Amino acid sequence: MPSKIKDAGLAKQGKLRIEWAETRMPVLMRLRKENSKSKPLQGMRIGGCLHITTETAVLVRTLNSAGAETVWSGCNPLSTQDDVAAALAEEQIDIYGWRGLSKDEYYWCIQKVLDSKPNLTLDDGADLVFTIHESHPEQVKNVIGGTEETTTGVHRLRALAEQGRLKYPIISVNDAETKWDFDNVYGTGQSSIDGIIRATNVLLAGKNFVVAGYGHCGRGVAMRARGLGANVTVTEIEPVNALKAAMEGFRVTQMSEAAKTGGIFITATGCSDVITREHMKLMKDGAILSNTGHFNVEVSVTDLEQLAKSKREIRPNNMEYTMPDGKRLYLLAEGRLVNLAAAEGHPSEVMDMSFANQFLSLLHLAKQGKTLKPGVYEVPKEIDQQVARIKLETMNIKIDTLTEDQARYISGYGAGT
Ligand code: NAD
Ligand code: RBV
Repeated sequence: MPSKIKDAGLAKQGKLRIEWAETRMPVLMRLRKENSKSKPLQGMRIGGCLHITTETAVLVRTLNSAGAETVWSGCNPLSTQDDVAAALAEEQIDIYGWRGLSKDEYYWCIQKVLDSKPNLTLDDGADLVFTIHESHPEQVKNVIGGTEETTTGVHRLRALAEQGRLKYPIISVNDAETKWDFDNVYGTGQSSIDGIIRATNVLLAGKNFVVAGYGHCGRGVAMRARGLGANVTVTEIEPVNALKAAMEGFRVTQMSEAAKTGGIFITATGCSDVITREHMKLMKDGAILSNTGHFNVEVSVTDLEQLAKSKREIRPNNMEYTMPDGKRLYLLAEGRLVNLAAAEGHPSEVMDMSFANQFLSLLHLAKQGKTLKPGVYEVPKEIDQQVARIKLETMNIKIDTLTEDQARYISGYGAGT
């Protein structure tokens, strides 16, 4: 198969890590078993642009086992796990990606996916869909539909749809409750702290830890940083979310204020220029800057480069910038998603739910996609419920069911005092 990866020799290690992930992804593994005979994805060519991780490998194997052909690229220049890419290539899966891609190489990999003329797309951040729309509109006629994994990608697609430019139906997997309320919260909470620790090995206890954005991801990161003993400050632009952070007991202030005392910063907003030169000038010597939002636009790397008189890589994924007055600031993972670039991304247990939604949404599109008009669609409620039900079963958790009387009571809520 014509894959392009870094080092085929890493396949053995990759296979072991994928096998480990499979032991932690019971929902996806059950769906694999249930669909391996009937092969409902037979005839589907799925073009994927999604972080090449052990969890993604479990998804890819599941899609193939259900009859699909898959062609894959990573969705971030720094998130590909080269051993996983090697393992998938050895399994004859067409895969294009390696850690440390240049921008040109990144889009070359996406182009290779498009050369296969996919009829379903799976995106994380919408770069694949945008490339089809902007550079290969002739491919739109082949595509039945697509899915989108992350908040920023959904924003980009909704904007495209509002301008009347989105040409096929896309399911916003991110917005499923069993994705957004778990992956973004608990996944990002744990794995972003993991990335910061691997890149720095600093003690969080007693540190002033600043989280920009108190949405799903920010909430998870703030919660876990507090759990490790940090003093957490939140910055926001949205009043309700700022209030939620305040009532959760976090200090809420503006970035220009937080900049003066913060020891560790992390952005989780999906917005640009959240930490810029005006903030960097106020920061203390030794401050650590990181991002866990989808694109590397939240911490202004350009500003940091311009302010600094020198830089050196002091540890893997940790660049020391020295200012003319001798002050040092540390940027992790080039300002890219710190959890995927400096650690391994979210743990398998939580990706199990995200990717079960992906799998079931792609099955839904394979069956019904041709009847849908172009637009951004929610994950059908039944899929969300199915994922939650199976996850609970695999966790051996039982819940109550309504009695007939209860069902009658809540059907009309007619009974009062
Ligand atoms: P969200 O909409 O739930 O939360 C974003 C929050 O940021 C909102 O509360 C918003 O008001 C706030 N915000 C926006 N601009 C801001 C600014 N300039 N300053 C301060 N706060 C600001 O979104 P989310 O699901 O938390 O996703 C956030 C980002 O993280 C997106 O880019 C998403 O794609 C990405 N994401 C990354 C991972 C990961 O693995 N690292 C996981 C999931 C999502
Ligand atoms: N994400 N994937 C992983 N281990 O494969 N970790 C995080 C993994 C996804 C997550 O679903 C989020 O929405 C997206 O990466 C941001 O690019």
